[in-house]
Amino acid sequence: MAPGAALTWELADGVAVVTFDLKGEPVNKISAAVKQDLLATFEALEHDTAVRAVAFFSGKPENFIAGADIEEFVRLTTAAEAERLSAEGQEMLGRVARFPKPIAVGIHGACLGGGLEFALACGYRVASDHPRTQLGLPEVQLGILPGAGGCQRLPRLIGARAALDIILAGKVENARKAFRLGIVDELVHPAILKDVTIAAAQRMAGGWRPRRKRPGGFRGWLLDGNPLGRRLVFRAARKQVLAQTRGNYPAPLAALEAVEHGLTHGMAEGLKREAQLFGQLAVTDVSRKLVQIFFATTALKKDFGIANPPPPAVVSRLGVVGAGFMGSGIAGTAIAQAGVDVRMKDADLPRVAKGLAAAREILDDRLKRRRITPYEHARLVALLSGSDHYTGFGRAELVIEAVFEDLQVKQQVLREVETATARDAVFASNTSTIPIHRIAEAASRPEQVVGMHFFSPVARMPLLEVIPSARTAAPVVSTAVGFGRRMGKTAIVVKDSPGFWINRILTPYMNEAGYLLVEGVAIEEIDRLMVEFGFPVGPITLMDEVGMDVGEKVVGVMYEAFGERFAPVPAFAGMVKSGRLGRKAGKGFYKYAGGKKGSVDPAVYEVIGAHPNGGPRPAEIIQRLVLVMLNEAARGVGEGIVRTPRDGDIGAIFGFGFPSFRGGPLRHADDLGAARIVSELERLAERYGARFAPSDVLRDQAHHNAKFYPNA
Ligand code: 3H9
Repeated sequence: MAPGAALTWELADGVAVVTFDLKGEPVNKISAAVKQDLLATFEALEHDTAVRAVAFFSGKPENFIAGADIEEFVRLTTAAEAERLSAEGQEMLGRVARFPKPIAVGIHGACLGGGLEFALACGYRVASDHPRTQLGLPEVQLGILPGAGGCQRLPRLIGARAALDIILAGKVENARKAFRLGIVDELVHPAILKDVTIAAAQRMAGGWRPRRKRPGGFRGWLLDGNPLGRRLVFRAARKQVLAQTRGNYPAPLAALEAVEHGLTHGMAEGLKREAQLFGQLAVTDVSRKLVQIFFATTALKKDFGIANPPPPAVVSRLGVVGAGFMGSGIAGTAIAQAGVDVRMKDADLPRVAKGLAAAREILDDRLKRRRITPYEHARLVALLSGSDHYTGFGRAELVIEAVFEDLQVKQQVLREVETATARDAVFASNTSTIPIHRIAEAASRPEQVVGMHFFSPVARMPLLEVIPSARTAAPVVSTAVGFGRRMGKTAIVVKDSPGFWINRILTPYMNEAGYLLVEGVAIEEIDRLMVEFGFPVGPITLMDEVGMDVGEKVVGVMYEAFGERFAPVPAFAGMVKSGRLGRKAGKGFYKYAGGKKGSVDPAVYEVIGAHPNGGPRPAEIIQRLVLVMLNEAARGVGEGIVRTPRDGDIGAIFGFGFPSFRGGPLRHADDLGAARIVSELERLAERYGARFAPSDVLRDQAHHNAKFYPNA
């Protein structure tokens, strides 16, 4: 074994116990050097006559193999190079698959991408039933496809439908689900993983072979196992992919093609096509953008948003004031993700009861989707309690308020919480717009006050804005970021300014949609165009989701702070007055029945005093909506609302679904170029008014030919 090599092995009763441990790295990843090491190790194992079988493990306590080394393939510049990389990976795993001695792998921790492709090439897979053990092929999330044989081996193992379900969405499954699907042969407690895997290797050395059922039974055979059924499966999958990606993300379609080609023309042809398609995808702009997002998100996992961050306080008890939709979402998510004790408080018991039920639904949902066991569910439910007074708050290390968005109300809650909690407890406000320093004016311990702005629905939205005021103590910022992370959120620390980052850039966009409506553009046309641009939903649907009353409050605060360019669109006032608050009221721009969104409600045009007559050209509509947001984002960066363009882009992608294939508003601005944006904004300002006046930041960039990401 070469010194410093990632792979080491020792012999135990004829079984070579191989350990993969990439020194100096937090995760095992397959780089060119590791590939050489793997080949050399398997060569040695093949020729060592004392070795009858192989048992393969990771030396990392928390992960198995995180896949191919992403940093390596972002350095590729041509499709041919990338194709070669894929073909070499396939060749290496081909040798593993053809290895003359049986190989069993013991999987504990993340087994992703190339890591799973490696495991699939081995003869037997044992996984630990630990929550950290996750298996999947997330490649399409990076704009590529499983290029080391994954598009061939997974469908052969578990059937085309189940494999497509994972590959096309870039899914990662827990070990239990992977076992159910047949990806894993045996599921064991982590303490016996090693012994069970070695025993399996020994059994295989003695001639035993695992017997696997035909995936999916008879129905599986009908659909996956014969050409006609398969054609149906692929046709349906293609339709679904097109509906979801709208042609903006090429990887899932390419992956589909790689799987289909292999099942139709055989493994060798499938591998060839897989490598070609991998090559094409790896050098696309979309893949570059998605990889940048991966690295930005990873960097944010250890960034507390302040210089020399002190360690976060240990939070084991959380108080939540306000048992409404947000409060219960925060409570349920905190229990589900962080396993903390949560005490909810609201003004009266019926409200508390409703909030507790809603929080519990989040846990029930996890149970239903088999993310947690009935035992865990029972344990977590027991962590939830509530009251109409502050008993139980005395031991909370953190209290999050999610009451009505009104300064006086929030200040009142702050005063009450301060008297009910310990001196070092942190008070976090889930305000979406009100500056934290204003709320903290009512505090006797303003250094303990911070903003934690969650997004709705809390259980699903991945972003958290953490907002320190000038007086917030550094450990309080760390605690807010740290706890947000424990809740599974990506946290960005933003400046204490009205609307912070997300509402700052979202408000002009929503307002612009209002102007367009009044000019005669149909509701569904505005939404359709922005979905085509890449947003998950259009701005009008988003308003219905957020609630018109909430929107009105936000715009009010922003208008007061920033003046005319945030002036509320008068047409929207009628919506609130007539109770058309959106989904939660059962009526908004769209109709809602049984919680489901229906078609546009034509009566709404009367309410807003608009009549659809076409309005500006589609290209102009898209340009107005996008540029007004980019302009405000640039202004926000200039004011230091976000610390880096990276935070701004991640915020917009995770906060309201700015199209990730465009890399975020600031990367998109770089792609368009400041000079072009400025000249378009000037034209729009002339035509539609000063709200389009280019920001100084963009003017400056245009002048100096500068960018938000100068090194990209
Ligand atoms: C692939 O496999 C292609 C093949 O099909 C075909 C090839 C031919 N590469 O996230 P963390 C780094 S594509 C390079 O903080 P956690 C990460 O950047 C790959 N670096 O830890 C960070 O670096 P640093 C498909 C990687 O415990 C450090 O490791 N695989 C890779 O919260 C710690 O990471 C994926 O997409 C990598 N593959 O989460 C999986 N993985 O310390 C991507 C991690 O310098 N990885 N790093 O900032 C993950 O999802 C998470 O990192 C993981 C651990 C769940 C593994």
